Amino acid sequence: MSNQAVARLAGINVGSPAPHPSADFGLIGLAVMGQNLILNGADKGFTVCAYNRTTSKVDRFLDNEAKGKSIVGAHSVEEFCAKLKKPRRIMLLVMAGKPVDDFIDALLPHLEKGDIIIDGGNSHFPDSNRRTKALAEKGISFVGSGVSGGEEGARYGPSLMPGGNEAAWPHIKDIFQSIAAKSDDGEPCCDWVGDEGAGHFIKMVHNGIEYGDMQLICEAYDIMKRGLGMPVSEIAEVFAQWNNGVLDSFLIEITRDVLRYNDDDGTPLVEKILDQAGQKGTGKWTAINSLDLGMPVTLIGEAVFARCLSAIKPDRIRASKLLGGPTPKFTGDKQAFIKDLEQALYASKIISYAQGFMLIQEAAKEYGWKLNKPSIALMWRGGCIIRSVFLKDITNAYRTNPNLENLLFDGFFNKAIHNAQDGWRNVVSKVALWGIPAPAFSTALSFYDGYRTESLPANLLQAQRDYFGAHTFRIKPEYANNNFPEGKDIHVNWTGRGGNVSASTYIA
Ligand code: NBP
Repeated sequence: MSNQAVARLAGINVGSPAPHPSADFGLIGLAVMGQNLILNGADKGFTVCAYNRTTSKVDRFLDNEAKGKSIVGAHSVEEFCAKLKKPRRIMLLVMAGKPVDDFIDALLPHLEKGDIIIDGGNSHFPDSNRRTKALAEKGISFVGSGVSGGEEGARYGPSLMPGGNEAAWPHIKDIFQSIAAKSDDGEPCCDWVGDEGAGHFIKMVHNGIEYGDMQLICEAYDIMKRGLGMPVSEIAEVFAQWNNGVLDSFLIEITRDVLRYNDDDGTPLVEKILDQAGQKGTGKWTAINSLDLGMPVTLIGEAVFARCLSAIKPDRIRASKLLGGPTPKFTGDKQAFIKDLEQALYASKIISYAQGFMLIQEAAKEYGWKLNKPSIALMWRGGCIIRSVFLKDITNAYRTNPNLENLLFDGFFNKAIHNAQDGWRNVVSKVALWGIPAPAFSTALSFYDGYRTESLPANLLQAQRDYFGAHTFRIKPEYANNNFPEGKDIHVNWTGRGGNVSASTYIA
């Protein structure tokens, strides 16, 4: 079937008259993100051409929000492409998945070598790897760009994370950096990320980190509520205070506002919201990818599982009646404990970002991408959901040393995590005694203790594996001898009389 036929089947109108090319870039997809990004582009002085599968939405947009602005419309893919200056720069902001491929198929017959297709949706990065390769073969540059910040970000400055075919970057850089958010130092929160699906990969990790940040905040709220017995209004003021310190961030700020919001009866609305979390899948993608790459991104994993646990509410209701535990009872200095809680949140957040960057580093190795690490943190400084003052320190860390092995080895973060440690340990131990779940705080601390441990009990684990499955093990260099040579895969007959170690064999 021809590309045109496929497009028609998808309901995309492909034919119409050829007009004069006047638009600096084109955008397909007139839902919330697309409309706002077009208005943003027009505000920055670009002429934008708008198109949508359901073309009545083009007319509605032109007659309302776009009226009087440098925005033109098109009613077919052909007309749309004809209205774009060359090389054509086309951004898709449609539902991720098949609609993206359908639009690419519909566009191709109307494009020329050197034209650029940008997918700004939440596509899974393997799809962007595939599209980059397939379009490069046709002489078209594909860019998969993470876009973060929701409706508000799209309208007034999102965080943009473009990756793919780098030949496109000089042609889109000005547009992207003009419409992107600016950091408090005035730098655009957008730079070239790296090859193939790297832009969408970085957006995926951003979303995973967002899951982690949100879970940590929810745990802090629960600890104050159930552990310290604080009313919601008081908890809101703690978040307001934290927003003036190291935790200053969009998510802490909105938490403060959510907690201050009262229903008509004067009580906090948040307490009436059903405690079953939804998810769209990008946190899960991050967790799955970390398992695929063998990276211990434990905090994001726990954040995803915490949502899963919340979702099985009927089971929890039943279990709450059958499974006992302690009743939280706080004694001591409440203000001092709240300070410890702030430190616990800060330290856990450092761990989460360190883990996120470990994943990014491993992905670059595994997929052969050259990634722009200092710019990744910069891109997250403004416009996106995880924006925070904290990201300025991460940007500085990677600018000082772009080859930094681990965020925890940076002087600033090393000192910060040491300073936070006592409070962090106090919180994790207390909540365990109180029976309040804090999976993100706890896993962050376990990771920290595991990561800083030279000898883990994996020696015993290797012995177990060799015992039941002859999976072999290696000997520590200091214990190497003729029986147990260094660097060899060794198997022992563990059931030999008296645990006869001389019955070892090794595989060269
Ligand atoms: P939606 O994700 O709701 O998608 C709506 C758009 O997709 C409309 O233009 C619609 O056309 C088009 N579309 C659909 Br649905 N099925 C199609 C198909 N089979 N063929 C062609 N077009 C199709 O819009 P959104 O919320 O603006 O998000 C756009 C992208 O940006 C998504 O990938 C989203 O994940 C991502 N994103 C969203 C946010 C956010 O806060 N909403 C933030 C960051 C990224 P129609 O009008 O003809 O139905």
